[in-house]
Amino acid sequence: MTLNEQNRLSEGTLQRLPKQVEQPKYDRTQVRVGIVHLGIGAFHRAHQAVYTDSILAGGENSWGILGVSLRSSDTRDALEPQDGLYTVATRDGGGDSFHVIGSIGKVLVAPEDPQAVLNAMVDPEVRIVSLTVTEKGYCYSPASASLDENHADIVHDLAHPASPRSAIGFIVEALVRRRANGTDPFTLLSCDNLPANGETLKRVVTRFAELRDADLGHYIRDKAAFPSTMVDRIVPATTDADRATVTEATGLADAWPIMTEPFTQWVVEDHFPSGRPAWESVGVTFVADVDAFELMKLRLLNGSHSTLAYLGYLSGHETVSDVMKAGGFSALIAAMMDKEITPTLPPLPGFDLGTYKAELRERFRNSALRHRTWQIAMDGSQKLPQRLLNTIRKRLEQEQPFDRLALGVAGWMRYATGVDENGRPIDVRDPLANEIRQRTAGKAASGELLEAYLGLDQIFGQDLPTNNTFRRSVGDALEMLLREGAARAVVQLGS
Ligand code: CS2
Repeated sequence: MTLNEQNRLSEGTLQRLPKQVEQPKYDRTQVRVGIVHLGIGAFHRAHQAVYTDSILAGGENSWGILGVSLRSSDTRDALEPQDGLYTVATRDGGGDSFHVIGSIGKVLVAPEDPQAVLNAMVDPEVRIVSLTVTEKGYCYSPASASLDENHADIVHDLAHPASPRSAIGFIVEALVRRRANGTDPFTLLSCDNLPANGETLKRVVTRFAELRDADLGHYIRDKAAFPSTMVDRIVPATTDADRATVTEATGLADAWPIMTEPFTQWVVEDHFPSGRPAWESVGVTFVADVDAFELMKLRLLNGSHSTLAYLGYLSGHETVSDVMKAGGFSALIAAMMDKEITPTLPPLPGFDLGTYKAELRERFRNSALRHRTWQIAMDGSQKLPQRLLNTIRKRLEQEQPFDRLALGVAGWMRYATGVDENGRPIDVRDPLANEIRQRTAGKAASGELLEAYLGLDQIFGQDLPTNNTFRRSVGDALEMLLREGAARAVVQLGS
C-alpha cells in the first residue's frame, strides 16, 4: 500500500482501527510535554514510550514526550504525518497483537535546528531528559567509561557550546540556560545498556561541564540527578515486510511501526528530585540500587546475545532464533550462563535466576521476531567491555576458567576483520571499524591477530593485554575458530 493521507495512521484515521487494535484512549490535545527524549529510535518507542502511554491513559497528562533525533530525520519524517502515532506489534508463537502508541507528540531533528531542541529542554515543564543514544552516543572510551576528550563531537561542542551536536553538549548547554533562568535542573535518565548508566552519564556530563567551566562542573555534580536504569525488551529493526504485516492487520499504513516481543522490563533507581510519572503503577520496578539488575541483564542477556551474534553470523545464520536452533549453540549459551556468568553476579535476594535464564533462552528462540545477528553485531568495540570483558575480569579474579566467554570475544575478533569464513566481505558497523581493519590487514595467524587487537586499550584496558591467562584463553579460542570454523568450535565448547 502506498502512503497517502486517506490510508495512513493519524489522529484523523484512528477511529477506523479495528477494535482489537488498542489505541490511545486519552485526549492527546491535553497532553503537555514533561519529558524530552534524546535518541528517538525503535528501542525507546517499544519501551519507555509504551510505559508512558499507559501513564497518559491513566490521566497524568503532564508527561508527554518530545522526541529528538540527534542525527537523521527518518523518524521525524515517518511520524510527523502520523501526528506522532505509531503501531507496536507484539509477536511470539501465539500470534501478534497491535497497539497504537500516542505518548510522543513532536519529533525534532537536532542538526536541523539545535536551538529548537535547546528551547524544548529549557522549558520549566520539562522535568526529565531521558536518553537512548547507544553506547557510542556517550562519547567515552569504552574501557574506562570516561569522556573521550578528543572525540570530534566533544571537540566541536566545547568550541561551539551554544550549537551542540552531541547529547552531552545539548544536556550541558540546556542546564546552563536553565540555571540562568532560575529553573532547576531536569533529571537525567539514561536508558542505554551500560553498567551504572546513570553514574556513567554523570561522569561524562560533569567532565564536559568542567572543561567548559569548573564552577559549572560543581553545579551539575551537586544539583542534577542521574538515576541508573536497567532496560530490557528485544526490538529488531523494522523491515518492509513488517510494515506490510501491520498495514494488513490494522487497515492503516504506518511508515514506522515497531516489532517487539511480549517481554518488557524496566528497573529504575528512585531518584527524581523534580518529580516523575507514577511509572510503578504501569509495571516499572523502582529500587534503591539498580546495579545488581544491570549486571545480571548485561552479562546474561547482552553477553549471550553478542556471543550468539558473532558466532552465529560466522556460522552463516541470519537471525538469533535460527542460531538457537543450530547444533551446539543452545548448549553453549546455557553452559556459559550457568558455569561462567552466574558465579560473577552479585546476589539478588528473592530473585529466581534459574527461571530468568530459562526465559532468556526462550526469548532468543522466538522465531516470530526476525532479530538479525548482523544488527546485534554492530558496535562491538563499544559493547564488549560490559558484555563480556568485565565478566572475564571477574573470572580471572576468581581464578576460574572462561573458555566460552573467550570464544565470544574471539568471535568478535574474527568477525571484525571484515571477511567471513567463505572469504566474503562483512559489512562491519563500528566506530572503530577502520582502525581495526588497518590493524588486522594481512594478519592471518591467531597470534598476530590477537596482538593487533590487544593494542586497542580503549577496549581491553591496560590489564587484560598483559594478563597471560586472558591471552592464552582468547588466543586458543581464536586459533580454534580459524582452524575449525565457528560452527564446529561452538559444538566443541557446548557442553
Ligand atoms: C542487543 C540489545 O542489539 C543488541 O546489542 O543485544 O539491543 C538487546 O536486544 C536489548 O538490550 C534487549 O533488552
